[in-house]
Amino acid sequence: MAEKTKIVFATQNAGKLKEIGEILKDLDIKVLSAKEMGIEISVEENGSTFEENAVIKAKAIAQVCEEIVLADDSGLEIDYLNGEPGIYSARYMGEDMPYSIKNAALVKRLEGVPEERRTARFVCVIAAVFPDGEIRTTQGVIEGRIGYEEKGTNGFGYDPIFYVPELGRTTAELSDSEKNAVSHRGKALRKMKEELKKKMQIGGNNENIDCK
Ligand code: ITT
Repeated sequence: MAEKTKIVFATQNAGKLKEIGEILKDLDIKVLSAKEMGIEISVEENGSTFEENAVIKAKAIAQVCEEIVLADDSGLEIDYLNGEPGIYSARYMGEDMPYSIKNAALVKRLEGVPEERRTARFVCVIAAVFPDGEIRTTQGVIEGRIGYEEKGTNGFGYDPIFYVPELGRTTAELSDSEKNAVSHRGKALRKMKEELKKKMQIGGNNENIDCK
């Protein structure tokens, strides 16, 4: 039997990896993290957009392996804070600062701000670098509001303060599959799945992929 095509996902974020594995599991490919490939390089994310940073991460890993490499750059944009923390979402208040503190600080910065001005979105760009050098990117967005306190324990990062009005819950109150169905990462990855299928002529067992 032919070996499955391998794809390397260039992320060190365990929360992302869990979601990515779930979303790509129906593709006939093996998804490995860079760490599982024995690649441990730190990449300077010095781009000025999610797209630039996703491409920077994927290219850095693609330089040291021969597989297809995917990377995710994502973050939370809060309108009242002029788009902060945006591309600096992981670095906001320091990479090692617990999210309970980062979330409390953001809620505090929105103290007194009424519901309709608490709009925010999660954005995700997935970049793919193929062995022939071709680069493709896809994007997904989920709109929501910043809550008044942390709610929920699922997900990771800013999920406990990201309230989705249509669902009446934060993304940390959604199950893994509920979050993947509506999230920025779910949307971007489902689009990337289509790109991978076209490029590699690989199959999957999900014929009705929703690419909203
Ligand atoms: P890698 O670069 O290794 O992939 P990272 O966490 O540094 O991991 P980013 O630079 O893309 O990744 O920063 C993304 C940050 O945005 C992440 O650390 C969270 O703070 C936030 N974020 C992105 N997607 C999120 C989600 O689905 N739920 C909650 N927070 C999210």
